[in-house]
Amino acid sequence: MKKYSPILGLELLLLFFMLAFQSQPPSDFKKTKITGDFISEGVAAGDLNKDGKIDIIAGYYWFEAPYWVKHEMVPSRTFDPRKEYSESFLNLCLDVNLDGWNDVVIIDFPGKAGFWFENPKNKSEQWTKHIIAQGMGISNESPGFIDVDQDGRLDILCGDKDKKQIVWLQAPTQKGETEWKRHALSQEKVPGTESFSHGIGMGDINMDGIPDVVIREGWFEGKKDVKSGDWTFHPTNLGEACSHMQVMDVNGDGRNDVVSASAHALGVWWHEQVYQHGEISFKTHLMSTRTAQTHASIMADLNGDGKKVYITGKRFLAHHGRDAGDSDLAMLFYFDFNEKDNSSFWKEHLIDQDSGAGLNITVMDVNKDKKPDIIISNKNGVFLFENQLKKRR
Ligand SMILES: [Ca+2]
Ligand SMILES: [Ca+2]
Ligand SMILES: [Ca+2]
Ligand SMILES: [Ca+2]
Repeated sequence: MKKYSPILGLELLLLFFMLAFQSQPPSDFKKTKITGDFISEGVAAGDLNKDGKIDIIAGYYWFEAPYWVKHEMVPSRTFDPRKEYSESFLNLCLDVNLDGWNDVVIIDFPGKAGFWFENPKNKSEQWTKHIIAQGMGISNESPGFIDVDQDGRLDILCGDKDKKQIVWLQAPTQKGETEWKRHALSQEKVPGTESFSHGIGMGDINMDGIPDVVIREGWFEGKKDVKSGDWTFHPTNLGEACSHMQVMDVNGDGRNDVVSASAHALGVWWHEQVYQHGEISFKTHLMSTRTAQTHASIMADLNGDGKKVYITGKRFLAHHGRDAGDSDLAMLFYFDFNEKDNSSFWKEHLIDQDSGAGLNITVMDVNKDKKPDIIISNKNGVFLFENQLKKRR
């Protein structure tokens, strides 16, 4: 009878570990599934109960740190990811009425009114609902949470569905106020303002130091007065239907370019600004075809090198399984423009391939280790990715 070989046992053990590590590549992000329920395609984070710990918000629910205990702000339910949309497309956490307690903004189905829920200050489980900007229908599918007037508080950059105007909605500036002010940036009847328009962003295009607004059909030239309402529109081609448009100088030539990702098809692009004889135009370059339905993007400095990366991900089951590239893995990934790869101006990094993104991505230092973490919510559930990247500097 053959004797058991300890060498063979060791080899088998080694093989087992190799296979185990192969199926689970090491990640720079620690993934936590907060819930597998489809409750929202928007997500936000902030301390809601003032215990000093950052909580996670997805639609009408918030998950209390550190054990992610589920609370319901108002009666809601789980939606069917293969049949339904939720009633929460984008979320933002902000102390709207300046009472010292974080409130929650919810952007509903495109073109519907936005609203915000007032924090009950631990006195009740139920939150009070307020309509934003007198029921204005928030159009463009990727409204931006951007500090338009640069006063340190985030505003909402979007389209007004009825007047077909690019507007920004300003949260109250006085304690106790509940109404948001509507400010027009553009004239009426301009592109980018249909309920289902895709793509909007803000940044300096003509390099005069004043932020402009970009849509895929062109850009609105910013004025110092962000309430003037008559910004000039410059038509140009900024590519296909996309999610949040990010303005940055990709190729380092001193002119800002635009990065966008396909909202309902395949592609991540950078649109190179070409400046000739005083005229601005854009030349589109494909960056990636990693996954389709990249219906959200956000910029954040993940590795502490002082430069922001571009984060995007697949909107899993965007239209319930009727989209191009629907069987692609639900990837979440980012592009680092401070690293170069094969003579391109960026390096692409995978974060995860079984989550994706919803309609907005949130970045916040949830675990307070001074590294910004990533939170997403979509038809796959709600996920936290704790940033474990090595600090560059
Ligand atoms: Ca908390
Ligand atoms: Ca408040
Ligand atoms: Ca400008
Ligand atoms: Ca450039």
